Amino acid sequence: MHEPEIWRNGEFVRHEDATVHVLSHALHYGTSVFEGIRCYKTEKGSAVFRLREHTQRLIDSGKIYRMPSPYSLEELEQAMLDTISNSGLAECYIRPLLFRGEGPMGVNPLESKIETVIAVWEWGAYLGPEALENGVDVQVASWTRMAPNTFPSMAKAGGNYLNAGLVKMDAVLNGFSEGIMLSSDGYVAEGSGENLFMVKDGEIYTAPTSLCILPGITRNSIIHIARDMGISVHEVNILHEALYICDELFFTGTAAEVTPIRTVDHHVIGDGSRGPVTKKLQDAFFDIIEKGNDPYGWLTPVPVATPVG
Ligand code: PPE
Repeated sequence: MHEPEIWRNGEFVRHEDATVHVLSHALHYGTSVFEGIRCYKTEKGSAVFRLREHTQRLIDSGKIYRMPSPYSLEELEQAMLDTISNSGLAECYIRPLLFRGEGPMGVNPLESKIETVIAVWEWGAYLGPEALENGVDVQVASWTRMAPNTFPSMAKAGGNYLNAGLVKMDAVLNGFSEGIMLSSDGYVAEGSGENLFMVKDGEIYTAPTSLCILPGITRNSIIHIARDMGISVHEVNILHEALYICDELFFTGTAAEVTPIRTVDHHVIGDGSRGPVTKKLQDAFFDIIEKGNDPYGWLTPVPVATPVG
């Protein structure tokens, strides 16, 4: 099976030809910004979930790092749809990336060429095949999320994932699926690649973006869905120990979707399985991405998704 072609600076290149020079700025100094987006095979056809919001966040991430996208919002959206169609995949994960390529060595990125690439691949359940139903075991990480005025947390930048990678490696080596980071002042922030929600007495709590979490698009979607169900959602500082005594916990993210958490630091959450509020929100989310019901206008149909083969 051959890998889907990669869109690079306006044209398709074969997967094996999509290489970079070893002196690319991004490789030495982490100067890249990216997105993770999913295209779903809904009952009404293939469609991308919240394409506009993800593309805008990519452009914003680039702007924060003075790495202006060489392509407009509309051009990037079209390029992503083209890359999906060209791949023949009816369902995939989409990874657009802007990075500083060749140019002078040294910290200053301004003279290095800005490259744009888009790759797509099949990506199943992020935290394991059983995770969506049974939940995952997690630990509170010893590495904290960045503090304000260190790295811009609103930018989804490659370099941020050095911190996330430390969290994830520790979790996996300790036998957990994921780590939860606290903020620089000790409040609950998020997972290495997911936002976090807590349920207590029928209400929902999640960290405010001022704690330097990534303002997740799935997080935003779940807040909308929950409020429309009449569930109160509070964006507030959550204490570490509140995690141990809450009723339900779950992660949200493009890759992770809505994944329940069954234990934190070996403390069993609720009855140790997916809780009722989590299930209700998951069902509403899956109704959109599986059935293609789209009350919020979050789906962008992909014109031609031909079967692989
Ligand atoms: N926080 C972090 C740190 C994060 O990386 C993600 C996405 C989220 C929250 C959720 O954001 P959103 O996808 O907009 O709901 N993480 C991406 C990368 C995962 C990876 O391993 O690569 C993703 O889910 O696509």
